[in-house]
Amino acid sequence: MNLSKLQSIGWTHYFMQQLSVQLSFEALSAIHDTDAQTVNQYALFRITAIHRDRIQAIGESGSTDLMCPPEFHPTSQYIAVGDWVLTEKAEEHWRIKQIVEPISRLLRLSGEKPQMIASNLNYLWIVTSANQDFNVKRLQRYLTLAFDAGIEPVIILTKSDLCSETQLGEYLVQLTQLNCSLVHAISAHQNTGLTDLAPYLHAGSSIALVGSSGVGKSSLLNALAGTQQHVASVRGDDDKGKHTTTARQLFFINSVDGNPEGQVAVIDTPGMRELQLFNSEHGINETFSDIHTLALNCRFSDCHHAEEPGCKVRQALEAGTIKTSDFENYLKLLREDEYAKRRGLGNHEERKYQRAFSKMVKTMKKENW
Ligand SMILES: Nc1nc2c(ncn2[C@@H]2O[C@H](COP(=O)(O)OP(=O)(O)OP(=O)(O)O)[C@@H](O)[C@H]2O)c(=O)[nH]1
Ligand SMILES: [Mg+2]
Ligand SMILES: [Zn+2]
Repeated sequence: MNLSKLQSIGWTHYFMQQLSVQLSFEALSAIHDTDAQTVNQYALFRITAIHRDRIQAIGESGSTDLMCPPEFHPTSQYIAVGDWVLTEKAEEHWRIKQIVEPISRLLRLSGEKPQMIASNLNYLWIVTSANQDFNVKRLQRYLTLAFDAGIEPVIILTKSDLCSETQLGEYLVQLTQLNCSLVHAISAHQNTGLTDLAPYLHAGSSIALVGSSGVGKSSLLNALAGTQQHVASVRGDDDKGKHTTTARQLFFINSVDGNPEGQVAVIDTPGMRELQLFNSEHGINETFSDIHTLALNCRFSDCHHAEEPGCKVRQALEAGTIKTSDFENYLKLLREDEYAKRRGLGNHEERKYQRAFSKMVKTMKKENW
């Protein structure tokens, strides 16, 4: 196994620890043995795109299509772009044998079913444009998505060239009121603000771009990659908001940390028409942490913040220390979450496990385990 090649596309020893727990000694030795040409040859790949009839991935030998056995069908319920998979040689192809437990997984509800958006992310770049697309309530929804998955959210305000300095300032003031300290204004057309994104573009890091159609996700990726000539196939289209990008796809761009071999995985996603959340109580409470903290101090633990005496939330609303629109969105998201829960959508235990797991990985990383 060429570890440095795999590390450059996001592999870390945490994944290896996962495999060590799950695999037999024979299988583990086989991945390490690059000379094993015959039986039981295994290899690791990272999923770059999932199409109806094929799964594209990249491994130490480059890009390839993987075979997907029936136990992983329908694929959208088992595998997401960004996942690592262990594969087994099957004649001249590689067949998926196992999905390596991800450090994070971005999920939403699509219709009645949980849908995986992407896996193994360090940052969620929430993209919004400095024009009529700008919508604080929608951004709070995306923040909830990130917090739920244990992924660091970053808000990127695009098309700063389209508005005046004053207007841009007003947008930024609204963004600084959100529970997200990482906010950047950029213009992909004028190449401004892009250098501020350097701290996220370190070797081995993985980012997904999300946001409505037409906000400039692909253009941002192009602007970052363009100077480095890496992702010619990503195109911004002039048809603003016309769902130009049609499938989630993982690209690699050069890192900007001085590491000549360093790569950053960036997943471009199609604009979302709607973002339905589920099992998101944790994320909602984190997005609206000020309201949540007040609610914990209401006289009644089951306070609805309506007419109850001793309601700290109502007091804060009356004093103007929290915004009515935030409170309304907080209640709306909680109601939606409750509705999804009552209908049994998604697996609550699974989400709890995911969050606990990604928290543990973060702590381990912080403490340099
Ligand atoms: N003025 C201006 N226009 C931009 C900028 N970035 C993107 N655009 C334009 O906005 C339109 C949509 O850009 P895309 O990058 O395709 O948007 P997207 O978010 O990828 O859209 P979907 O793929 O549909 O989700 C295109 O016409 C771009 O040229 C910018 O910084 N300034
Ligand atoms: Mg796009
Ligand atoms: Zn209350």
